Amino acid sequence: MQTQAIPLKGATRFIILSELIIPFILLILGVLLGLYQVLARAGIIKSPDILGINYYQGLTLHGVINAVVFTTFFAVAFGNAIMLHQLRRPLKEGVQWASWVLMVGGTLMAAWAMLTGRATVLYTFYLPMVAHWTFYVGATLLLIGSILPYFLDWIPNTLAWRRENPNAKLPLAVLGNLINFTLWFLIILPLATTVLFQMLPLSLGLIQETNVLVSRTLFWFFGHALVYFWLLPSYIMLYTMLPKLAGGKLYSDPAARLAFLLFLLFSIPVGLHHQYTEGGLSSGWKLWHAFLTFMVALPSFITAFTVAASLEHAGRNNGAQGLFGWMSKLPYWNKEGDRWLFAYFISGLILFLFGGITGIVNASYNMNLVVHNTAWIVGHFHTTVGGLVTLSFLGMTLFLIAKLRGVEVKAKGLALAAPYLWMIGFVIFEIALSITGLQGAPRRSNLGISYLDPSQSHLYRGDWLFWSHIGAFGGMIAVIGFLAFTISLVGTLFAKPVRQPEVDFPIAEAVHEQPTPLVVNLRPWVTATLLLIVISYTYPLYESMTRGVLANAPGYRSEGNSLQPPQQPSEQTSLPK
Ligand code: HAS
Repeated sequence: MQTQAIPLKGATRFIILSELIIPFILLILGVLLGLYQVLARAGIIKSPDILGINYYQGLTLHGVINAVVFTTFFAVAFGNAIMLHQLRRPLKEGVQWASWVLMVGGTLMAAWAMLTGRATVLYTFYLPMVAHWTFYVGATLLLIGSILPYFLDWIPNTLAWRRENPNAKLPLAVLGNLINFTLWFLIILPLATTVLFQMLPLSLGLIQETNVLVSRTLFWFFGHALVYFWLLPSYIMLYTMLPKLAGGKLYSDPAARLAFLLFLLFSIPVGLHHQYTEGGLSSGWKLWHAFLTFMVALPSFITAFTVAASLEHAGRNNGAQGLFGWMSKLPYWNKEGDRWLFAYFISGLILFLFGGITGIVNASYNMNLVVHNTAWIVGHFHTTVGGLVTLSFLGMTLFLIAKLRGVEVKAKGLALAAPYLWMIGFVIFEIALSITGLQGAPRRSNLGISYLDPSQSHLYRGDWLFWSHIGAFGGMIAVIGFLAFTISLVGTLFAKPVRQPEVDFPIAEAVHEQPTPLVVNLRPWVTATLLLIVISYTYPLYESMTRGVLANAPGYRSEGNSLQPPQQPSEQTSLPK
């Protein structure tokens, strides 16, 4: 486990810095569009569009920027910094430049398609909605660019490190990062299959019809594990850095390694839990995926225990007495050195308590039928990806920019207030949307235009009005927190350097270090992962192919800002043979 800083300059420094700054600039647009949505849903903003961007175009941009672009760029930048710092081996700049060009180029291409109204297909862009081909090519370039460092830089560097350190234990952060990108590579394959062989040819008019159920099953093959590609960088920070920032040690290193390996094993064969209401797929396999979804919650329960134990260890180190005294002895508001970063992790963890509980409800096959496609789901993911993931990514972005520029974090009071405002705002937002969700309020719908006005809609539901306003209030508090963060980040970005630029992390030691054989040898874990994927997806894909609906979608036809319905409805159902 390495703890010394590495001085850094030149191309590697520029690449990591820009992989943090470019997505953050886009995130400003993404967050402001989120504010528009929450005010439009509450009927506070009545206009069907803002600056020429209509509700669904804004929803697509909000989801793609915040949940795909920001997260993917950050995961690569953080992965680069971790591998450099923990293996002490220079990154391969040719590979890094190729990755950078593909990611930036792909993002710009997809952004053009969305901003010009040619890809209003939402961030879960599965069929039968079809976008302009530039959206699919842009997304493909972004994904290919993001996986290049894993294969051509990080793995060769890790093997070289292993040869030089045959008896040393792989640093925990390196194990977490390599597992995360192994997951990423495995799930890009099914997504690439439906994008390259269904969506893109359809968009180009090369094919006139395709099997929508196959596309949706392949999309969710990718889609749920995607959330763990977002979560694992946060978990690396919680395990390797939070304990030191709190003033203690990681309670158990083997438990952390086991958690990462369980994510590898269970993250992928669970996608049917997004398709419980999908016709054509048999309930037995949906139930199997439901069981495995409860298994993928296990490593998060292990994390909850290990992180809480590490925080208690820190609190007692800081002089805590009594059973729960440790909770009051943590650096919630501390400007010393890098301690401000603790606020991002603890705020994210509190939000993730809500995200985890709502996730368990989602996974429950019967309860999901109540919450599926309602505002409840929106509450769930604003306390998971919008909670722990976004707050830890923002905190780490500010932390790394300060290190890579050789400056102190500016406006530390605002930097400290930001995560607490975000957390308070999203707790209010989550509760409000969960309540309206349970009352049947749909997700992905501009309530303010469709259901919140009795004179406009026979679907008027007065009881959604109050909680939609509460949700808007919560959203506004979160955005104020984001503005506080932005002021600190911009100040830090333009501050005068006071020391040598470097890569450094507050890496914690562990109370329990001894490696157990269970978590040392990766081969059986990768074998079991592949086996479980084959077992869990062979028959559902067979069913999708034989029972899927062939939709005739004559190529891309999104005119202006909204998709036109297919000219001639021609759903041909291929009857089960
Ligand atoms: Fe999820 C839908 C089930 C985790 C994100 N999820 C989504 C969607 C997104 C998303 C974006 O089963 C919508 C997709 C779409 O657009 O349609 N989710 C789960 C389950 C988990 C879960 C079982 N989700 C996540 C994470 C996400 C994420 C993580 C992003 C990063 N989710 C579902 C299901 C659906 C779904 C269904 C489909 C719903 C539908 O019908 O469409 C689990 O992994 C959750 C496990 C987590 C826990 C919590 C552990 C608690 C911790 C904090 C401890 C706190 C401490 C602090 C120590 C069990 C780690 C102490 C505090 C002090 C002050 C001391």
